[in-house]
Amino acid sequence: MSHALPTADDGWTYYSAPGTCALAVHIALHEAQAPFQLVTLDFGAQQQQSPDYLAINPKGRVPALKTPQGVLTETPALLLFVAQSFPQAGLAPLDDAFALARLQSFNSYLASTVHVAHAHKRRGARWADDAAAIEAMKAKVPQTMTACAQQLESTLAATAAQGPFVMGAQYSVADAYLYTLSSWLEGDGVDVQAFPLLLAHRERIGQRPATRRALEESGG
Ligand SMILES: N[C@@H](CCC(=O)N[C@@H](CS)C(=O)NCC(=O)O)C(=O)O
Repeated sequence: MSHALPTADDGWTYYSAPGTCALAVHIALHEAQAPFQLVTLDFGAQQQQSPDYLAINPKGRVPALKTPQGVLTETPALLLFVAQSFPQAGLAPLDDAFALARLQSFNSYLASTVHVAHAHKRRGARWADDAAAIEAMKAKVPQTMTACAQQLESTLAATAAQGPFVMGAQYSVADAYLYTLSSWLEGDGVDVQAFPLLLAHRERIGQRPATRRALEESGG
């Protein structure tokens, strides 16, 4: 792993879209004070499916981070890459294998379970063609996302004695990711008042300058 700090000359370009999971890495980039250019895609115009963007990320999704070494995709990978590229920002417990695995476990749960449960609301066509099946998946979202919120609340409760962040006392990239996905809960039909730790976490992370800057730049 190289510890040479990326500079503006290294030419990182970050591809995002408003109101998406791409907010998480955008926040992390600002927490790290990373130099990067932002490209905001217009999903309304299906820009994620344009030939130009598919040449960058053939998956047709955001986020994507273009670096001189190549393009990286998948939020947990990008979050760790940012944390490792800017170790002085302290965005992950890089020298503690167990703690780092806990952070990766948390981020993997967000990516593979929470995000996928959320996607059943608007992106059911990924999994079924039958209109009734798509409606049935949509109807299930409040239940599955409530179960996810319960799991996340329990995780925060387990570390609450050490501090208010996912990893306890220390802010990490997991907080940026949790903030991003927990902002979807109301829209997914979850009664957020039942999850006071999640609400307090969202409030706290939402006030950080890096979060506010990313929200302003990305348009939500
Ligand atoms: N597993 C990917 C998921 C990326 C993803 O699905 N992004 C959504 C936005 S939240 C997207 O680009 N959707 C565009 C589309 O479905 O056309 C990750 O965690 O980065």
